[in-house]
Amino acid sequence: MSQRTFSIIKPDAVKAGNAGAILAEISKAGFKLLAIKKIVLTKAQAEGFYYVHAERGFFGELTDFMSSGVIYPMVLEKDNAIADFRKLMGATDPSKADAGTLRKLFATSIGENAVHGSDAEDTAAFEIGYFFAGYELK
Ligand code: 3AN
Repeated sequence: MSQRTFSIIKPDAVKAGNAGAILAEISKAGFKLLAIKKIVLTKAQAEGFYYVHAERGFFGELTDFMSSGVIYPMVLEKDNAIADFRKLMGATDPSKADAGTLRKLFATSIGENAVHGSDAEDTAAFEIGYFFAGYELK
């Protein structure tokens, strides 16, 4: 059944000039790009997005990084989109990511790992709503 997931091309990948190549891989893997925008988050907006990680030791570093430059938040659609995008993205730590995954190809470290992808239906719904209004998703 067709499903939506949420992804972000993170500041490291944008700065490295890899956004186009990442979008090409996503398209090749069969995802429809339902919506995309270009934005620079404030620190407070990054903290709101990652609130589930607020108690983690890396929260400050993560939210500094995610508000450090342009990102491309996007909504992707395909059958089994959430699980399939996690597979395409690869492990959080790029040194542990499988060959051919986005993080193997484009990430440099566990903190600067090129892409985000929702991990479940409830987080996908929260994350899509954090960046996109209903009228933008058609
Ligand atoms: P994933 O993005 O693979 O779902 P999570 O949800 O465990 O990973 O972590 C969210 C984000 O927090 C990661 N994408 C990464 O940018 C950052 N992160 C996770 N673990 C660390 C860490 N040990 N040090 C720095 N940043 C981290």
